[in-house]
Amino acid sequence: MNENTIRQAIEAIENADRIVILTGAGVSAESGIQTFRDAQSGMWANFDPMKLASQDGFAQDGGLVWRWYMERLKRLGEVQPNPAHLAIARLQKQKRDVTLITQNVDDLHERAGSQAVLHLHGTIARFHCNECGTAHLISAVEMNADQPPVCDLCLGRIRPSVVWFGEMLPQHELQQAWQAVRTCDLMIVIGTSGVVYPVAELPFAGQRAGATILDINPVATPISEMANISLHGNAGEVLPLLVPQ
Ligand code: BJW
Ligand code: ZN
Repeated sequence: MNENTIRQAIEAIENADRIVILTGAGVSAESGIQTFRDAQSGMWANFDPMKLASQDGFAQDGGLVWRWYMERLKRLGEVQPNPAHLAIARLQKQKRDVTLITQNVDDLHERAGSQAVLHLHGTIARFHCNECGTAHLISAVEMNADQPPVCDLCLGRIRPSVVWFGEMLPQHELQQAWQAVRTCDLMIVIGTSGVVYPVAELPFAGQRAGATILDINPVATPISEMANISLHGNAGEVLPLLVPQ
């Protein structure tokens, strides 16, 4: 990451009328939230998040999946938005047309002051029945239980309202995301490995439609390879340089 590339990125933001920001787990890493594909640590080190985040995982061991999500939900209550979330919220205030799309199930963008966040992989703090789809609220006792709560309407098991592999993304949000991507002139992609579809397709669609793609990630990814501007660094260090206070 050299000064010229930073200057190029600042100019791209200044000159853009319509901006789309797409975030992945990396934007929350500096808040202390583990990403999916980086090595897991602590009590979950021996479990593959990709298997836990699936209907198969829930069918095989619903208690394990429930405890995994509840640990993550509790952890979220202990952490704060980092300078990357805050810089994104600032940019939304400074520029007229900024659409924020996230794959993250946390609420750190909202807590940093961002509004109208398109959560394409759902929200960890909401719940519904895995069988009948009815929305449910969760008590503190249920949160600390070993097994998922049971739906009082159909006796199905309750789960967090997140999108697992093989499941459809929320269609209304996805349509809004596609519409914004097709009409933006700058797309800023932050902290995603770019391997989970259909979201991984969005930067390519944006570029085909004529947008400049700016990627921020400490490591190379399929998106940093295709990006017009690639900044190799931590989001919490890079973004405050692009959107100063
Ligand atoms: C930093 C940093 C710092 C670190 N600063 N950066 C087309 C082709 C092939 C496969 C498919 C396809 N279409 C569909 C599929 C199947 C599947 C898929 O994509 N599979 C691939 C893995 C091969 N997709 C689906 O199943 C999706 N549904 C779907 O397509 O429905 C239609 C359909 C249905 C039925 C049949 C067929 C089609 C659903 C995908 C749902 C993904 N769900 C998860 C879990 C959510 C719940 C939870 O939180 O537990 O979403 S999986 C997980 O991956 C999570 C994330 O949102 C998602 C993306 O991960 P992300 O954000 O990129 O994180 P990481 O960890 O991968 O990367 C972090 C990055 O940050 C790294 O690059 C670091 O370097 C970087 N980083 N520190 C900046 N400080
Ligand atoms: Zn039910």
